[in-house]
Amino acid sequence: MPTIQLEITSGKLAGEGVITAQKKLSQLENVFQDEATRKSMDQDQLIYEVQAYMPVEEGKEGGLYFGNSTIFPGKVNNEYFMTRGHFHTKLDTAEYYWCIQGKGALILMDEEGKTWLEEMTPGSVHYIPGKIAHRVANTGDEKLVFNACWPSEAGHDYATIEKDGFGARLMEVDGKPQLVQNKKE
Ligand code: PAN
Ligand code: ZN
Repeated sequence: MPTIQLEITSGKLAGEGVITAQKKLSQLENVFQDEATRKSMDQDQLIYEVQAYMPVEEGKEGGLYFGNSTIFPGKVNNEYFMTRGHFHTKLDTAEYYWCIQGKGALILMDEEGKTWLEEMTPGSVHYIPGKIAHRVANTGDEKLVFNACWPSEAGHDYATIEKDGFGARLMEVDGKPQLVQNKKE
């Protein structure tokens, strides 16, 4: 018997050692552009949920982690619900994402701040090279579900994104998702 099970249609993980974490709107201060609107919304609203199976100690070289992320549909003003996004602490470590359900976008950024996206639809496989920050936005009306696999030595650097953000944000413009470049200050 394997240790964990992947539920093929939902992408959910089950079994001993699978951990689950939730991100509510209250925990996503300064993530969205319109902080006043975020504050005015229901703070208990679940924005995303992450499951992870980490069979080796964090930081250990040579292992692999396996995860599932679910992003709920919705927007803060005209910006789609999304993950915080991060570079890996050990910068030059890659990752795979693959979409199980829903519709969205993988937003990618290099170290110079150049930002672009890959569309996510069920079955799309995304190779995220090392040194590339990544975040996912749900642009549909249903849950966006994807799985991920990343090296155990990768780690998560959230601080760089908290400080500088991504070079562009995924907004609804005229009813459609559009990557809107941040204005240079
Ligand atoms: C993913 C992400 C997950 C949640 O497992 O950690 O989708 O996004 P944030 O970590 O940006 O909040 C991954 O990229 N791991 O490396
Ligand atoms: Zn990652």
